[in-house]
Amino acid sequence: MKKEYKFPENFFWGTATSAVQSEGRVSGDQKGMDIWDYSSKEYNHRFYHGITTEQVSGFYRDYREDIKKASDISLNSFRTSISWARLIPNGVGEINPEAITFYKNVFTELREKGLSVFVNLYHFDMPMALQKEGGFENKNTIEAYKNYAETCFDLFGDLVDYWFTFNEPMIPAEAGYLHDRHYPYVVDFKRAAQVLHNIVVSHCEAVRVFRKKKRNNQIGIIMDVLPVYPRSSHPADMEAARMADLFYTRSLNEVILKGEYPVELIEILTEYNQLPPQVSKEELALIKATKIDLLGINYYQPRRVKAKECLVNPNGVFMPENFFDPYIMPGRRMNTSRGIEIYPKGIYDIAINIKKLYGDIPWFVSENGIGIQDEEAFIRDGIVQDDYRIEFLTEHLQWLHKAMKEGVNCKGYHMWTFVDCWSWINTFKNRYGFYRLNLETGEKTLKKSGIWFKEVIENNGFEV
Ligand code: BGP
Repeated sequence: MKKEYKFPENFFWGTATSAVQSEGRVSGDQKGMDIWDYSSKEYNHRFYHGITTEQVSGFYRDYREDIKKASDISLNSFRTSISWARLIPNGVGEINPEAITFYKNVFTELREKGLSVFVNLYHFDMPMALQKEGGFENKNTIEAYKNYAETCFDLFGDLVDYWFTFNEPMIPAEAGYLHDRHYPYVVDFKRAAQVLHNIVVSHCEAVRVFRKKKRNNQIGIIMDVLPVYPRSSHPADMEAARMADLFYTRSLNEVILKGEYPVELIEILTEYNQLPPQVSKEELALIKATKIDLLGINYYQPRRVKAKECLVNPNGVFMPENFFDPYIMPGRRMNTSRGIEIYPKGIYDIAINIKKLYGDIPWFVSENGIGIQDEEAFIRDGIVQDDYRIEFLTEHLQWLHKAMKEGVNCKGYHMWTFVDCWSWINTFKNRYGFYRLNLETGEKTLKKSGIWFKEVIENNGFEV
């Protein structure tokens, strides 16, 4: 017998993308350079097939047709980001009039088509002019970010329903200053911790400015959460899991949602001489006073860990991974294109944890999806037959539904992503969209999953 999964009235059904990953360049757009424009050229070998930010999915050019495509599949909400370097080419100072027109047009068009407008201010894309001065390592960037945020609230405040200060604030610190994945490719825990702290303060400054404006729209932040699972219930494995959670989840969740860094984390960083040097009392007071309205959670994969098997080099680089090893669980379900585990129950565990640990804060799934390589192999009758994506989304939504029946305060579900887009490092290797992008022709065609999602939205649920 089939079971029905219904979602509440006014549930947000939508998709997410970001400026760098979707907009692209056209001549005369007057956009300033950001770290992705720079690194995808200067470190081109680090990017799959050497594709740069210029060749993305053309949202800058096609936004009207794209928004019509969003409305064609009945989305009721849509997230993108503003490119800081497009709006303020040098990060501070002069504003680019072309960008004002573009973003006003985009947000107006979305509203006219009946979609709620979700706008994020920072999706990994530091303007190059500010990165040259140290990016988020430099305290002046906090002020620059605050001014940028205020400029956005003033220019677009009437057109945006939900603002977000950052997407995955851990990533610029972790990928850019610890794990050598994003520019500036630094490996240094203490510097990463300073970057993270300055991002947190920037978030708080933006929220403070926003509150002063007394607008009736809302503000929040989007976090990525990898729920942690130990290999076994052996105390050493449990401790490894606790440490992974402390460094990668609690570090940020507690400071944003509870207003304080975990005491234990501070103790460990003090012991290993890894505390960020520039943290003021005023900043800590501001952090404590800052509250958000809506939390976004990006979920892609779990983090499985076990106790360390080798002693750590006492003279080596300090890493959170000094306290745990990744655990490759036999028989785990894999998305082999992306090299990550598929674990739909993770979304349920996150939901229950938010309720348990962070009160009844309203939140939504701000990203969830599956990136698949060589999707053209699945084209039949001109359509990508992406049954694997339908299955992936169905399973995640089933677990989300279960959590919601148990009382979690989830307001919506946004899929990553709308049209196949460019990605950090992987460029167009893995395709995530409801619409396929033909890289040669620029054509955007609906996949089977897009047709399925439209039905889900129109029925506000599905049967399985
Ligand atoms: C999230 C990012 C997105 C997007 C997505 C897919 O972490 O917020 O910008 O890229 O991951 O991951 P990837 O593109 O690395 O496959």
